[in-house]
This record gives sequence, C-alpha cells and structure tokens, in this order.
Amino acid sequence: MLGQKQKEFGSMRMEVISLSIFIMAALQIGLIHCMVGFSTFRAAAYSRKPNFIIILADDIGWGDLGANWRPTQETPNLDKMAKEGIRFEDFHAAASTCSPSRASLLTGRLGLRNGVTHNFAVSSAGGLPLNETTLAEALKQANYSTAAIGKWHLGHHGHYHPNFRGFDYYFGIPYSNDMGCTDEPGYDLPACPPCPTDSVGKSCKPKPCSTHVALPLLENDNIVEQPVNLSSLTERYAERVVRFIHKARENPRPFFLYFAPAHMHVPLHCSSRFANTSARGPYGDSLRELDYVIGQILEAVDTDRHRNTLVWFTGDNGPWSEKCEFSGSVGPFVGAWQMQRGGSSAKKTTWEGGHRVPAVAYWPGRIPANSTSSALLSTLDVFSTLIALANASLPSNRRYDSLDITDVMLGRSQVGHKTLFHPNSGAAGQIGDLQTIRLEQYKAFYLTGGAQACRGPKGPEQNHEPPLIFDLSSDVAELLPLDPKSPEYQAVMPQVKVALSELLRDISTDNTSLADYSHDPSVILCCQPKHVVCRCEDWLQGAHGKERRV
Ligand SMILES: *[C@@H]1O[C@H](CO)[C@@H](O)[C@H](O)[C@H]1NC(C)=O
Ligand SMILES: *[C@@H]1O[C@H](CO)[C@@H](O)[C@H](O)[C@H]1NC(C)=O
Ligand SMILES: *[C@@H]1O[C@H](CO)[C@@H](O)[C@H](O)[C@H]1NC(C)=O
Ligand SMILES: *[C@@H]1O[C@H](CO)[C@@H](O)[C@H](O)[C@H]1NC(C)=O
Ligand SMILES: *[C@@H]1O[C@H](CO)[C@@H](O)[C@H](O)[C@H]1NC(C)=O
Ligand SMILES: *[C@@H]1O[C@H](CO)[C@@H](O)[C@H](O)[C@H]1NC(C)=O
Ligand SMILES: *[C@@H]1O[C@H](CO)[C@@H](O)[C@H](O)[C@H]1NC(C)=O
Ligand SMILES: [Ca+2]
Repeated sequence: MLGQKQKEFGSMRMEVISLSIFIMAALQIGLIHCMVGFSTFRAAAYSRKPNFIIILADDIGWGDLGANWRPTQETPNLDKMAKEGIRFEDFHAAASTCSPSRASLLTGRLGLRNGVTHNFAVSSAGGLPLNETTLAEALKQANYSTAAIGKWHLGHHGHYHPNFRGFDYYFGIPYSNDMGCTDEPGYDLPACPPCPTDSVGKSCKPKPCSTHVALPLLENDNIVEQPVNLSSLTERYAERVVRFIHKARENPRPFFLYFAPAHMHVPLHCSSRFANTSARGPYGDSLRELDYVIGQILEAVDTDRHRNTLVWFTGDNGPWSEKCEFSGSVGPFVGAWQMQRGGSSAKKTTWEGGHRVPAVAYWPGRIPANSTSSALLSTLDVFSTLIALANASLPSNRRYDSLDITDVMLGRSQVGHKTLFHPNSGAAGQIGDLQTIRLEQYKAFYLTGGAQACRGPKGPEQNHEPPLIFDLSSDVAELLPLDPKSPEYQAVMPQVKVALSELLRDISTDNTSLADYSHDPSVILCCQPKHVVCRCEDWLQGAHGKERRV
C-alpha cells in the first residue's frame, strides 16, 4: 500500500544497518589499535548521553499503584521502583483519552496545537500531523537509536506509521486492543465472541465489540499476526523490550525506548501464569502481569553497571469506569460532585480521575531514592525533559506546553506548572476545548458531565458561569466547590480567567496543525481481504516469513 514510500523506507533501513556495521567495525579497529587506551574508551562510553525508557500504561488509575494507594497490592516492582526513585503525586495525563494523550506526550503540545483532539479509528486515513515533530524524531537527530513497542494509536496508514515518526523499530498493536476481534476473548463486558473462522459470513455484531476486522500485530511495516493472540502478547512485548535494551547497550549510541503495553485497557488479558492470582479479580491479575514486565525491565536496566538509563513510568488517562469491575482505581480522586449527579468522573472527563495518573521515575545514582514530589506536572513534560537531558534541539517555529522538570526529578526543585489545562476528551462539550483549568491548588470547571458511569447514565451536561472552583489541597474528592461569594473564590477567579485567555491567545498566534480524521476503508490493516475479518494465521504459518506488508 505504501508503494514508493515503502521502498524508500526499506533502503533507509539498509542504510541504518550498514551504518551500524560500520560503527561496530570502526570500534573494533579502534580497540585493537589502542588496547592501552581501553580505560579511556570506557570513560568515554560512560559519559555518553543517558538512555531513556518511557513506559506508558493504558487506562491505569492513580490508585492502581501500591505506592500511591495502600489497598493496592498488585505492584511490588513499581513500588520498588518508587522506593528507589521518585514518585510524582500530582502528575497528569495531557488528555483523558488515548490518542490525544499520546500525541501530547510525544510532541510536548496540547491537542489544540498538534491537532490530535480525539481518537483515531481502524479506518482513519490520517494520524498525528506530519509537520509535528515527535520526541523520537528529535532524539534520533541527537544520535539516539529508537524503538516503540506496544500501542501506537497515532495513525497507522502510510507515513503516520511509527517507523516514519522517528522510531527505528516498531512492534505492537497499532491502536487499542478493543479495536478488533480476537480468539480468546478477555474480560470485556460483555465478553466479545471470538473472530469467525469461516472466510465468508458475518463478523460478530454484539455491541460494544467492534469486530469488523481482526486485531493485527505489526512488526515494523509487516502484519505478523491477525488476530493477535492476546494471551501471549505481553510475553512477546517483554521479550522484545529486554532484547532491545541489551542490544542497544552494545551500540555506542544512546537509546530511547517507548513502551506502551496494552495493559490496563479492556479486554483485560493475562497469561495463565497470572490468571486467578489476585484477590481483585481479572483486573488485579492483569495488573500483576503488567508489574511483572516492569520487573523484567528494571532487571535488564540494573545489569548495566554504568546506570545511565532513566526509566519513567506513567499512564495515558484514568480508569474507564463504565467497564465497572474491569476498570482501575482512582484512589481518593473520586470526583464526588459529578458522582452525586450521575455519570462518570474518570476516563474522558476532566475530573481528577480522568487525568491524574501514577508516575514514577527511576535512575539510581541520579534520582534520590525514596523521594516524592508534589509539584504539579504533566505527561507533556516528558518531552522537554528528555530533550534537555539529551541536549537535543527542537524546531523553534512553534510553541510548547512542556516543562523541563529535570530539577524536580533530581530532587533539586519543587517547582512545576502554575497552571495546567485539561482538554475535553470525549465527555461533554467540544472535543479538545479547554474548559477545565488547574491553577496551583485550585481547579475550575466551566463545563461538567458527558461520560457514562458503570451501569449508569451519562453525567448531565452542565455549563458553569461562573465556573465551579474546587480547592484540591483540602478537597481531593472534588466534592464541595468554593462559594462564589467567598473572598477565596473572588481572589482565584480573575487569575483563572487571565490564565485561560492568555493561553488561548498564545495558541491562536502559534503554528498549529490540523489532524486528518477522515475514513478510508482501504487503509484498514488486513492481511487477507478475502476473509470476513481478515484472519490470516494459516496463511502466515505456511508463508515462511513472507508476512503481509501494511
Ligand atoms: C552522532 O554520531 C556521529 C557519528 O557517530 C557523530 O559524528 C556526530 O557528531 C554525532 N552527533 C551528535 C549530535 O552527537
Ligand atoms: C495463544 O498463546 C497461548 C500462550 O502462549 C497458547 O497457549 C495458545 O495456544 C495460543 N492460542 C492460539 C490460538 O495460538
Ligand atoms: C480462573 O478462574 C476461572 C473461573 O473460576 C476459570 O474458568 C479458569 O479456568 C481459571 N484459570 C486458570 C488458569 O486457572
Ligand atoms: C521512604 O520514605 C517514607 C516516607 O517519606 C518513609 O516512611 C520510609 O521509611 C522510607 N523508606 C526507605 C526505605 O527509606
Ligand atoms: C549541547 O549542545 C550544544 C550545541 O549543540 C553544545 O555547544 C554543547 O556543548 C552541548 N552540551 C553537552 C553537555 O553536550
Ligand atoms: C511559524 O512558522 C513560521 C515559518 O516557519 C515562523 O517564521 C514563525 O516564527 C512561526 N511562529 C511561531 C509562533 O513560532
Ligand atoms: C503544519 O502544516 C499546516 C499546513 O501546511 C500549517 O497550517 C501548520 O501551521 C503547520 N504546523 C506547524 C507546527 O508547523
Ligand atoms: Ca487510554
């Protein structure tokens, strides 16, 4: 489908491979020539730029991290990571749903700037706009070797594929794991029927399963499995993650690994090893599996005696509470004002449960152990922080919403954002709009409602003029808004207004992008168009590696 572009990409890969062979050869010659200088070479290798591993879980709740929330017991490795690193308490996803949150993490810009305001579909022709520069592109410019393993969800057609967005290597499901049928239905509600095996007939219909096409697994631009076997997916992700870390370390270049597992998005899955091991049911089993992979990553990182790898774990948005017991825990951030009126206060919404996510950074020797920061931070900050640590440079013809938080991470500062803007992400109102504003400990809502609760209604859409303002320092549950007549409200309200109008003015004079959200059935990833849901496992097994190109 890519035609000429695909060929270009193929030859580009060849160049990368031959370049690394050249570097390896040069290094060996160098070593032979100056055996005496071996320790100098070691010192040079040590002083090189840091490696980065960003782990982005899907739909995980703030309360799913044991170090955040006592009742949770499924995350011993993440808790250890927190104990030996830093835990960010007031850390927020840049949006409350998948594509916009991921786009902001990788560009350091809000959806109103980068154009990604809602999710892409299996038939989306577009993706993250091509003139947006990704973190991977910027790091690649600074000599990093790069890989994305796991969920992408920023466009899969043509040049929107991760291999064209700065990632040398890609392995994963190009969107959410509920965007296609599979054979071993997970714990989705209701459980989706398996993909049909007959090549003719109907794809299975029952809602909410979107099962018109089987879920594909990609390795670079090949479909290597369709439908993907979700039971063994995590094992394969872990194996590739660990292999990438070990291989990249042999390389003189530093590396950037973006690992976005399917956990904790429904359908929940785990290998038989974790099935029925948690008192919390399927969600807990799956959380334990995620934590196990984190353990494997830490182990791989810890074998590097130079300890030059920053591992940063966080989530893309809060729990999808309409999935009931198959969704995560918001901890104390229950969004009580909304709950009392019906409707969800988690994923898709701008209540804390929608965007406050667990966040832990680990870098022994650099990050002080067992530290906690209560600075106001965002997944937007991953961008500027990594760029700064890599001494990489950025296009200057656009503005960013990202903060370099190196000093906070290294325990030298407690200063984060003064304001954060939480975009509408599929709940009430115009998608992408900024109608919830965080200012220091205060949070103002101009609009509430619009997301569905577990077995319940959607929250009624309600405009607030003047806005509801909560003081999170005394009301994390967002229960009681300040009295508009109170001096506190009167003092905060004008600041909120100014902050919002300044940001909107800044965006209106920035170079912004528009994403193409059009649909085109021909872009649907399908390894066997003659099959009703594109099942092709038999064909692949017989094909001796002749995988189907996307
Ligand atoms: C990248 O590596 C090449 C060769 O290894 C070197 O010449 C170049 O200076 C490096 N660039 C940066 C930005 O470090
Ligand atoms: C999926 O993977 C699991 C675990 O490796 C295996 O037991 C099962 O047979 C696989 N299913 C299919 C359809 O290949
Ligand atoms: C887990 O429990 C369920 C329900 O009791 C059962 O159907 C399933 O076989 C169990 N799985 C394993 C791997 O023990
Ligand atoms: C970590 O910090 C907490 C509170 O800040 C303290 O209670 C605990 O003992 C510390 N643990 C270690 C291993 O230092
Ligand atoms: C960072 O990059 C600038 C400009 O490219 C260079 O002058 C400077 O020496 C670099 N600093 C480090 C620590 O590599
Ligand atoms: C927008 O892009 C143009 C062309 O690259 C540039 O001259 C201008 O300074 C940019 N504007 C901003 C706000 O960066
Ligand atoms: C991206 O391209 C579009 C259309 O060509 C332009 O309007 C927009 O300003 C560009 N964005 C950036 C960040 O340069
Ligand atoms: Ca998500």
